[in-house]
Amino acid sequence: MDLPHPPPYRLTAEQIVFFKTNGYLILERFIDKDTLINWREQLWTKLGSRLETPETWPRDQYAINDFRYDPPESAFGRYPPLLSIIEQLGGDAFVGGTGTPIVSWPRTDIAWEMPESGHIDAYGPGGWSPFMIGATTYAYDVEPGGGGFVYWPSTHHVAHRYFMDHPTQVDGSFRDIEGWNWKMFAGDVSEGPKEFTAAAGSVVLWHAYLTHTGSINMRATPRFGLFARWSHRRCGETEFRYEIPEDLWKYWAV
Ligand SMILES: O=C(O)CCC(=O)C(=O)O
Ligand SMILES: [Fe+2]
Repeated sequence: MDLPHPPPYRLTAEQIVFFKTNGYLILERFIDKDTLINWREQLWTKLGSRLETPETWPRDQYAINDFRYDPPESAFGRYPPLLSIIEQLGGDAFVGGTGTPIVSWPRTDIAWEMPESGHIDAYGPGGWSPFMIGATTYAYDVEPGGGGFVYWPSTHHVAHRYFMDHPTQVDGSFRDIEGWNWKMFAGDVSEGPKEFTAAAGSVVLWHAYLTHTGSINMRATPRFGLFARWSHRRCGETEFRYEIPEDLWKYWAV
């Protein structure tokens, strides 16, 4: 395999500090070419379409919910160099690595604009699934306005502060509080939202509390986002789920 970084695929001390401070970290061109080509093939086969035939694109498919990597070891969340970094961050405590690919199809009916607000994950239709870290990569290059993953740097501290003040709401009940809205987790962080524009196979790692969302694609190429999320192996324990440590990194290995 033609891997872009020498083993053992460890983050530097500077990268770890950056991740902790900003709640995200970008690994440029992290996925090797053969893996990317294989994922593209798997995705288009699943969609019953091809990049070259826009008239056959299933534009109503947003989350490819029943997508299964074949073989399972070829999954984004099982990519060995990425797992090596997840292990560095979580020791052997972070488990999972699954996630549904999401397509942002090219649109011409609405104008691109930066999303006004985002969300944090863990509160999907399947209920509350707490996790520690997510990773996103792209099957094709994503240019500005190309349906990129949008994130609000350092907002993991905002959600952390909120949950320290309201620990019982970490189960998602904050959404039922009168007057609450997602902008409260985006805070008034001066940097504002950023678009993850990147070459195919670049990876953004993001803390589970980081506010993020998808965006409109006004480019010609569909945005294929691949996702993986890891939870703590104790995330099934009620007490553990509701604990909001003052040290955000208490259950991390870094
Ligand atoms: O499509 C994206 O880039 C973001 C999607 C997202 O936030 C999610 O699935 O939770
Ligand atoms: Fe999300």
